[in-house]
Amino acid sequence: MDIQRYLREKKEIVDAALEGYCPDPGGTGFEMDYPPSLHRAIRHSLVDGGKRIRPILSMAAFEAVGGKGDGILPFACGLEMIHTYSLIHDDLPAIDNDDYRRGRPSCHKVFGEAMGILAGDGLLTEAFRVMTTPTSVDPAIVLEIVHEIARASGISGMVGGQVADIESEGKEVDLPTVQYIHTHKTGALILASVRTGVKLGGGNEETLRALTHYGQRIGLAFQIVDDILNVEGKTELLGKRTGSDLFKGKATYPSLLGIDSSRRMAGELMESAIDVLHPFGAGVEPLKEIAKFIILRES
Ligand code: GRG
Repeated sequence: MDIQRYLREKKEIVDAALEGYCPDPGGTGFEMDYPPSLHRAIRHSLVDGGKRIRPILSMAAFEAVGGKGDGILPFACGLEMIHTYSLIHDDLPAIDNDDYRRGRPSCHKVFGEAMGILAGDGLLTEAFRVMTTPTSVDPAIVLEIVHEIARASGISGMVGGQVADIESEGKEVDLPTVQYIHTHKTGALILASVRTGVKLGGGNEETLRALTHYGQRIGLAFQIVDDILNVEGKTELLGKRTGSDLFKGKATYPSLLGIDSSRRMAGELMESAIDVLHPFGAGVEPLKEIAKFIILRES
């Protein structure tokens, strides 16, 4: 299959749905887009940016288990809103102090620090509003999915991993610590994206187990590749500054194992992720190709 085309088409669907959740200040109704400064900051970071890998994974998993229709879209958008909030906050002066994100100045550079904090807060909260807006989906399934996404984003997931990351800066850390950071800071939301698709698509226990294995492996591989790109990647392709991990003394796979071993480990994780999908037929082809894309990506 043509994975680039698949990713492009899915990204277009996600982009259009996100656009629908983001009122354009000066566009439609007054109440909807007030206060305009907040909507401008959110649009700057959310609309048309990034690879949309988390929503695409949720859609690919949903379709792999036989899910039909667009019931996955509010969850796909919610996952992307949570991810975008984390990027906005990650770039703040108090965290990574990055000026550049997704090929444009970071949110706080354009709109100021207070607005960066509030745009992130707004997006995190909006994600849960969007995902819990009543639809025809069984509320018990929505509750289960939202609970899992909250867990993956918060103290036991992304935020916990981010704190461990910050506290490890400039220190000598061991492999289990780096693994904790990566599986929580980045892996947890990626895993939750895959599991959201399976649960909403009606996957059975066996499929959920297999795709959980898949999601755990690609989640860790994604951050290892992110570490490698921070050393070897091109700023113009990544749309963000490179070399910052080394400068800050961050705990990464390349700093601990070197580039070659890190690349080997990411490759092994990708193979393990794909292996577990073999019994499931053609429907899982996009998931296999996404795993390969994660390893080979340049941005
Ligand atoms: C609450 C103040 C406060 C801060 C929290 C939670 C948090 C800040 C940061 C999370 C850490 C983080 C940003 C993890 C994700 C790391 C990562 C791999 C980002 C890049 O993801 P891509 O490549 O980016 O999917 P695009 O731009 O393509 O969406």
